[in-house]
Amino acid sequence: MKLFIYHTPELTPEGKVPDCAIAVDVLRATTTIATVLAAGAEAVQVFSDLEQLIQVSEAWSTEKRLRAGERGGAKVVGFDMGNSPLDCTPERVQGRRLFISTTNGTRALQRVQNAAIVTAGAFINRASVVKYVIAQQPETLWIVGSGWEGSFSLEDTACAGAIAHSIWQQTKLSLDELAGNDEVMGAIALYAEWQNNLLELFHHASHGKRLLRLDCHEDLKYCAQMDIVDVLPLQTEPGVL
Ligand code: 3SL
Repeated sequence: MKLFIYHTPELTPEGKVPDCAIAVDVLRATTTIATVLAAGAEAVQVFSDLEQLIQVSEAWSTEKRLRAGERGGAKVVGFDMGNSPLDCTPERVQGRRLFISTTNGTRALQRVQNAAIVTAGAFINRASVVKYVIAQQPETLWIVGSGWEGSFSLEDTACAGAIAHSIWQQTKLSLDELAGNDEVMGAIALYAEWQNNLLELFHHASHGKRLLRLDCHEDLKYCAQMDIVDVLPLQTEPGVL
């Protein structure tokens, strides 16, 4: 297995797809996706375009759908919810499909949607994703961070490092055997430095600060938890997990 980490979708090599891809948007899209599926949602369908989301979701009754829209960290007017994992209670989401569009996370998922295996990872479901990926033994594995509008984000790279670190430990491959690019070592080093202080790391991160300005303290605390849900968001058709 060769692992490549890309800090943003824009940094992935053009025209290529791996055997397996893990999209990461810790704050907060992939944390929300893992949470909503763990809470019993039927599926999650991702869109970059809000209008398209509204059109496609019209085919579901209001009892069977939830529309989640986020731009700039805030809920899109007229949508059922924004992008807070804390809104994904079983009472609210059970049996429903979540139609979601977010600023960056949905773009990362769309960039890798043609890979044979696509999943969504966050700190909260790291162990489940790692276990599955190791069992699949893909030749090439990408972890793609969402970043923020094309730029690096600390929290996504730290999570990529957490996933890479766990794969490295469990497969017993040497770092040179595992790492397909220098980003792998960089991400593992970032994670190793902050693994016991993820919440503090979020407070240093530009998107963490943005969410704190929007009073999302509890969201940050939730997203900083490690391995708390045993759920594997797996793409079943392009854009649907
Ligand atoms: O950019 C994204 O995709 C979002 O996850 C951003 S937010 O955390 O909902 O603000």
